[in-house]
Amino acid sequence: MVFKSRILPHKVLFVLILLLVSIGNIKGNTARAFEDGYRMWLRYEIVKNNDLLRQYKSYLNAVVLNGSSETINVIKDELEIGFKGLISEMPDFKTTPDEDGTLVIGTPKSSKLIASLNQKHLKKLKAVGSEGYLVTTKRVKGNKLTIISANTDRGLLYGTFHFLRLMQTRKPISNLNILESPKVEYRIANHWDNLDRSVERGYAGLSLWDWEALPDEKSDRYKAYARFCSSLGINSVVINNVNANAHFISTEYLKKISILANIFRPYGVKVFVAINFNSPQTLGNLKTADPLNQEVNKWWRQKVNEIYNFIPDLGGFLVKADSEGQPGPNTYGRTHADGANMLAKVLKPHDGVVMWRAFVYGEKQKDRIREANDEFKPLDGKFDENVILQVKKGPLDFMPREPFSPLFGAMKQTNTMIEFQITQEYLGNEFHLLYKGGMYDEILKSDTYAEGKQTYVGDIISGKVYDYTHTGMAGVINPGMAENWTAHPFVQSSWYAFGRLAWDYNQDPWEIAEDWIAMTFSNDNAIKNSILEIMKISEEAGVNYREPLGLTHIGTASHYGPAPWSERSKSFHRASKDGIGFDRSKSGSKTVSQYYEPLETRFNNLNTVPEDLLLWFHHVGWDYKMKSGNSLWEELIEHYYLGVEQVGQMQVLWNALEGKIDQERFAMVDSLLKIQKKDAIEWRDSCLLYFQTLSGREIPEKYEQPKYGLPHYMK
Ligand code: BDP
Repeated sequence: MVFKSRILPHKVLFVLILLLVSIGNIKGNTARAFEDGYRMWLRYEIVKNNDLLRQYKSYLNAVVLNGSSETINVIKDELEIGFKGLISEMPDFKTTPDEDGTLVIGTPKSSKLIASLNQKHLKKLKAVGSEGYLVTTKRVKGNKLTIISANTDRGLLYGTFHFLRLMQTRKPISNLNILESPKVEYRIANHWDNLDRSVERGYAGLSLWDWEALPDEKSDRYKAYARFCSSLGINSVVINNVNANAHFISTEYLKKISILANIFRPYGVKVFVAINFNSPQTLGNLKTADPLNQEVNKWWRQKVNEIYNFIPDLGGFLVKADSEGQPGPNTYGRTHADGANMLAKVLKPHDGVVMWRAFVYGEKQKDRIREANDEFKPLDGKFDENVILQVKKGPLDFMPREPFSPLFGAMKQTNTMIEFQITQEYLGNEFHLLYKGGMYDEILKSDTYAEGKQTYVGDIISGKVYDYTHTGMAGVINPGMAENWTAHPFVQSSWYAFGRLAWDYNQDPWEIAEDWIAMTFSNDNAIKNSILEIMKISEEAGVNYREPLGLTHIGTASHYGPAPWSERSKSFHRASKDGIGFDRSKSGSKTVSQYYEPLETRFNNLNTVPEDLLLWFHHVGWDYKMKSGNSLWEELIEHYYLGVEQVGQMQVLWNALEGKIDQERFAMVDSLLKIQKKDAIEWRDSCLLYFQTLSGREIPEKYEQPKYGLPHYMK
């Protein structure tokens, strides 16, 4: 397990910021509620525009909510919170829709009115499946109704959140014709939470799960958390770290986890556990964990029966095996398929699935990023139908920029899902502002050419291209005990974007960002535009001041600051007196050949490789001519300086928001941007000064010269 140990001064500064923000509030802001960010995007601020308010009210004279279940109760609560906030009153609940402006919510089973809608409507309804919904405006018996219809209460819950979102983003609700259904089956938040409540790569305080207090005491946060997930359509949660402690499936912990599962269930959120492959040894005292051993098999069968007694609707297991020191089938001379299938067979009678991670690498290969493809591609077709291979978005890790993993498109007979990271492991932890929606989109809309033209990664993982029996999208998430859940308020935006894109990867990440801003900060156009601009700049800035032009993994061991001089970094950037970059072309490690044509040729050829991936695929000389006419060295400099400048632009835009948004979050982000600027300069100067020792070239005078020498940064 890897824990961070670093930058104490930043920590101290962060606590100070929080303190100052609270004092500011106590002194000056008594009139307004303290905006601590706890409500995230479900703030339901009152509609101030009178015309719009009148319109909304005219459609909300009464509510008919059909059915009775725990999920229906959740819907009822949400409507009350939502309407009391948005229009400052809760319309009456009624049993019959006999009034103009009634909101009707139900399934064909629970609502006579919905069951009697025309065939066209019912046909559409059938097609949206168990989680989809329709939100439509209709005249029925002379009354103008808004109807949220679905096949299940869960679908109704998602439809309700959608309807409330329209009002939160001040959209008209007078003529609705919405049809939605999710594109992937498992929209899953992966927690890397440990038994001791530390969160690997978490950065937002202790884990939400208070293991000591469970199962007796239940924190309010459990419900609140499930509600946020549900508002986006996230329907599954892996409760614990992939570097899994076997004790998570001990009887003692199953009792605790079952309480979480009970709390999440009405929100449509299923629990998964990450298991340790050696559990039969650790918990069962067996001599082996060999997946083909009878005793091992029996042990898992019994354990799984016990688990399902506690959690009858457990989603299944997530497994990190034979990776970074975690045990796995390879120890016994077995393949990943042997390991995954053994567990899959045991889970099958309970309808459980195995999410088996493809994040493997070792010392065997000269080019680490080849390994997942080399190891898993030959196993295509060998996995059971209830196994899903969980593949990180890129072939290396969650790096600022990398191409999509070539496993997307390579696995035609193996369910393959994608894993993104929401937490900012390589992107400034809790200190830097970086909206990841654009990055998710960039990968999901990458053309793999697996089946000729336009076979997006998104098409593959949604099962549109191959006959996958299960599909999914995972996001490694970091919420903790920080008052605002994610520490940096903008990490919320990546959580939000992940959820919305997991629902439908065809959505535009910038429209999603706009929704998030409107719901989280303000509906004022000028404010929205400024924050959107900041979010747009943030992604490129984060790449530019860290790892431009396809550079990668040049951070410190903690993955926060720069360390281009470290042995690991050197093994990735390969900078030398003759040039920089990793040769993965056909004359190098040949990794380009893991991609389909025309990508193989495009990536292999210096004239056609996208410049933002140049050094990922090629080793080129310092004087190599770029498309801009710059030499590579000049271009690198330009990117690094641009990155810092972009953080400056973000600061200018943010500063102009003072007095226009709440002082609490304004001050917090303002202080964090100052840290980000300082860090960006440190990244720039460290990298350029180090590379300069090899390139032997100057940083032109027109640039502000680094304040310190290399030894300063290396310290
Ligand atoms: C690496 C992280 C490490 C995780 C690992 C994984 O640094 O903390 O355990 O990924 O995804 O990037 O398993």
